[in-house]
Amino acid sequence: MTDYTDTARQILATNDRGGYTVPTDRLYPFQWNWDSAFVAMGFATYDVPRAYRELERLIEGQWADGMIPHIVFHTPSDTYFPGSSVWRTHHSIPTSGITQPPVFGLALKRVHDTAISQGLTDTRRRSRILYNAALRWHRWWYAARDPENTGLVALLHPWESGSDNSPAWDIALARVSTTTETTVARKDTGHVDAAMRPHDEDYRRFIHLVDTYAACEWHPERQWAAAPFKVAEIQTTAILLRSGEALLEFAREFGLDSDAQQLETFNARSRSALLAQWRPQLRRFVSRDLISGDDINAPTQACFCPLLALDLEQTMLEAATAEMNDWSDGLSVLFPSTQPTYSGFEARRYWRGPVWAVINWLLMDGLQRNGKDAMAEKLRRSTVLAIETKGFAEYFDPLTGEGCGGLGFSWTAAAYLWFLE
Ligand code: 9WN
Repeated sequence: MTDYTDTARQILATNDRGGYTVPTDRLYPFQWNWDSAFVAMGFATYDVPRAYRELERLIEGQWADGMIPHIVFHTPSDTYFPGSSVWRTHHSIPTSGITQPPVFGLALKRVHDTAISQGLTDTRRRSRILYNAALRWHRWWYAARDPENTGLVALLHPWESGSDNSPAWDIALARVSTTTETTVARKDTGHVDAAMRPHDEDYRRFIHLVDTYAACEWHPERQWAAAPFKVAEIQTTAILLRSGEALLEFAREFGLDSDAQQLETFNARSRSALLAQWRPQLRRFVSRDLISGDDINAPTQACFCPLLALDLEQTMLEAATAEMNDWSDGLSVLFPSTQPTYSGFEARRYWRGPVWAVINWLLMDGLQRNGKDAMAEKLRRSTVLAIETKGFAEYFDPLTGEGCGGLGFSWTAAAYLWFLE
């Protein structure tokens, strides 16, 4: 065990708020959905009961309709905007009103498999409760966010992608009004350099969307009808499908035939829908703007996330990995969240270029699934080196390797632990 493994565990311990882990102190003082899924996999490398606990605390916030919200506000804090009062969700445990990428099913499977291999007691019971919650959430995704059964699920807010200010949203978000009845009192720029964060204009649009959906009382059908931002998104669909595969394995293991049948239908539909988003001329996959009907051609990390859930035929695979190699040329750290030669690329501004350890985790998984082990290893080494040199930063500048955003970051620590396994 290296010193850094100890440091990573120490970060998770410091960010523990009683069975759930905040992404980092002050900047993000609550439980975030996909952060916790990654954190659970990090815990699974040395403390499986704590890994279960992370997921159990997250589903305390699950809504009656099945949605697992993107933030659970377990304990009040005034160091973050928008806090629970802005969301107006009137939920018994305060939560936000939108969701985040469904890494949960995938994380649960890994925690479960580790628990089984260690012969831990109570594993099946704990996994079964979490499986039920995950399946309800997947049903919500398909009903609320793909009402026309296309196989691609849609996001109604950029925060739902986890990649808040990605250039992928530039065109779709520009249509959203900057007016809001809420006072936009940002706290993030008091914690980290404003030059690394989304612009004020982005925030006004983010909050305009919150106002719009709060006015729909967070009812999925009313939101779908009112949404000024609606993107059928490939990264989220790929994650949903990958987790759907994990849930299907659970359904079979638990002998739940009708669940298994439903999951097979969901998975098959998403698999063919994702494949249809491949664009050979671009050598990557694309999302679709459901308001304009146009492809979203901005080159971001999301374009390669479908590898996570698809077994690509050789020509596609070679083209996609050649494209990934081109983007990587001359960088200090891989893999950039935006193609470095693209006009919208910014090396330090949040999701417009920087490297995120958890995105590498997903890309590595997809590369390994498709037999590209050497390339996955390249990403792994690059991430580990960046962390060991610059610390457990929220993300990294791909040009200089500098650590940016919040420090002592939970998912970076979790990724490190996983990458060193
Ligand atoms: C909004 C916690 C979260 C991550 C997201 C990341 C950022 C929040 C924010 O932080 O988003 O959800 O306030 O910037 O974009 O991926 O889950 O780490």
